[in-house]
Amino acid sequence: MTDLSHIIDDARAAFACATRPADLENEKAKFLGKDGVLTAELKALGKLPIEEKKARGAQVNAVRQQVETLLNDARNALAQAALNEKLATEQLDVTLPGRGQATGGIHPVTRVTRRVAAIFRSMGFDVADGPEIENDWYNFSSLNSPENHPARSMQDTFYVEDKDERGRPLVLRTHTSPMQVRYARTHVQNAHPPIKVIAPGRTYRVDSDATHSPMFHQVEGLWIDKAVSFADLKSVYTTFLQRFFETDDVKLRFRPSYFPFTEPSVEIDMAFGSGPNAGKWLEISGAGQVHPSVIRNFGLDPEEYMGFAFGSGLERLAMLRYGVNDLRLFFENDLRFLGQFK
Ligand code: 2NL
Repeated sequence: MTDLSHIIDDARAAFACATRPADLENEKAKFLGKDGVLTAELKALGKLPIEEKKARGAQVNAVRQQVETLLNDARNALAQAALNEKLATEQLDVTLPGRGQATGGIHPVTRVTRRVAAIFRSMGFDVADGPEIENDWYNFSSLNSPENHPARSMQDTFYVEDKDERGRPLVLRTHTSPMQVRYARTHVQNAHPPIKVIAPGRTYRVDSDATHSPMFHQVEGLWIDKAVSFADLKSVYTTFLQRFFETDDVKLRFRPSYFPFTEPSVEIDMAFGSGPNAGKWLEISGAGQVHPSVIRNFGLDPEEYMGFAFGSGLERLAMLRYGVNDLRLFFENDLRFLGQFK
């Protein structure tokens, strides 16, 4: 009887060389497959004399069992090696902090604009938005600014080279009033007074220093009906400031002034500061009763309709709310500044 133990050694060596599961299964076929050496030994049993068959059969089976054990060990070793490799290359440290997403913030002027809009909406005002390039009728003439008024001159106003479709000069709007005139005219055409609207947005003037920027933001308000008086202006504007600054302790001064589009006109000052700074007045808005000529340009009879308008600087409101002392910080877009308003 030939010795079968070399089969075990051969299998051990063959299985040890297999580095991938597919190689191992190929090696397995050489021993345990249809044409494998152990299958051949089993077939050969049939030709043996009956008295040898039993012992030889037991030997072959024992070898086969050992080869199968070697095979299973080799399979497990390959699976373990694959797992180790995976664990080494696909490390996941669940204790790491999240990478996070860099989040932007809302610009302080935008925050203040939204805050102002929400307060006026709650008082029944609509919010209107419109063109920043205007023809001179909407920006000046409709607002009772005469053709030769110095406010129209090159020093104050950015003129655009193009003209509009009716040949009128175009300007970067110097206030948001033109949008209110547009709103009033379409509102009068499609509905009836009251006209109750605010117009926040960008405005432009040739001006640049610590307290003036060539582009700045304004919110204008307009309320027209049969009997909207100066008392309504006082009440609406006081309520607005109380809500805006979150205090009932708002002291206002209405100081006589002049604007071409209102008569009478005022500048509104607000008392700020406490202790040694107490009683410091800061100009916060211009306002007045809308001039009869402007009411007429809305398409209304000034004998029948009246109301007030105001115009406030949004940067000024933002500076007071957030304690910012230089207007230019709003336009430099330094993230160390902007990041404080998230
Ligand atoms: C200022 C002055 C003001 C208005 C704006 C206005 C608008 C229409 C009709 C009449 Cl449609 N007036 N707006 C009125 C008074 C003053 O702003 O110095 N603002 C910063």
